[in-house]
Amino acid sequence: MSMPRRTTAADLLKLLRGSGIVSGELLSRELGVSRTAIWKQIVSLRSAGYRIDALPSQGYCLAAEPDLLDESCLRDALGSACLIGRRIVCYGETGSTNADAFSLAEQGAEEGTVLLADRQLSGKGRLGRRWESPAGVNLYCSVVLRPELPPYEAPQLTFLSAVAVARAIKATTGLQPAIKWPNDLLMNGRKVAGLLNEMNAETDRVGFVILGIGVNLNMRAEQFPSDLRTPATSLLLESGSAVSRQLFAIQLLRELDQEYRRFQQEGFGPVREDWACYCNAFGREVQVEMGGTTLRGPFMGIDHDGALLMQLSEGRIERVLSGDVTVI
Ligand code: BT5
Repeated sequence: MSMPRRTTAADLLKLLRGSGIVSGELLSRELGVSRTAIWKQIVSLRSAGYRIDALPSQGYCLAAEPDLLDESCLRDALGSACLIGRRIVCYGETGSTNADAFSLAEQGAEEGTVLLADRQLSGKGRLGRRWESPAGVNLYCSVVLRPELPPYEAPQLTFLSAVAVARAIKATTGLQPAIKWPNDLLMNGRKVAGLLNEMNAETDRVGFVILGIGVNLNMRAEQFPSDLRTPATSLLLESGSAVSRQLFAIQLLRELDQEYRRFQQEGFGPVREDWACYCNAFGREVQVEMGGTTLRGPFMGIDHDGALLMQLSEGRIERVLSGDVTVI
């Protein structure tokens, strides 16, 4: 006895995409299943966020698809030449993509492995802070890198990811973000993206680095909690148009790939120059909070290792390795 064929949602979507109205009869014939089976699939696709109109005595029409992250479409779009994204895993829901990437890297995940999630339940910021990560609207991404670097040079990778995010924002929206040292991207003074790089190292060499990237793409005003440390925004709020998560992810991974290749070939110099074009602090006074200390003075640029350089009142140049900066 032959087994009845199971229609997958993917088979059905293939027929509906780009076809206008498709009759239930044609779908049932093409897929070799009953019209009731087609209807059941339509109901489950609708509950997954697809808008499928049923037009009486005509058929079905795919009106809108949810903005899903799809591993195989991402891989196809990146092609085999990209190191970043040679392996991509998309989660529906997870605690933190950085925590997941860290444990995958401990188990030997190859360089260029990328984890993405629709939603994070305990998205991480720096110093144990929280990163708001609602479902369906933003980008939460972690990349495994295995650079041949001494551990003290690993912070340079934060600058590399900041430049890649800034470029991806420019390419997808036409808007120019500003980078605030070391890990914030701002639009009109509001935080639109944050970076969290985590490292595993021995004394003299990096084992791996996880580049953690959170970008507020389509987050709506009411989705931001009222108690954020700094004002926040999203690309949707700034540009007035929704950004496809899939397209943004492709653009970001391409930019990261390009920047990382250049970093490996030419070192930190070009990254540092690119970073300076987006930096919002040149020629301005900054205040840096680190631990319990607050320093204030003119911003003098970044050092060869990424440290922030500021001039103190006695004329001395202070190197700041970590802290929270406010541009005054
Ligand atoms: C950061 O920390 O900006 C790093 C954020 C990194 C998030 C990514 S998402 C993918 C990957 N997986 C993770 O678990 N994390 C990374 P920090 O500079 O400490 O900023 C955190 C502060 O920003 C919080 O204390 C809030 O005040 C504010 N904040 C939280 N969520 C925000 C959001 N979605 N947009 C803007 N600001 C936010």
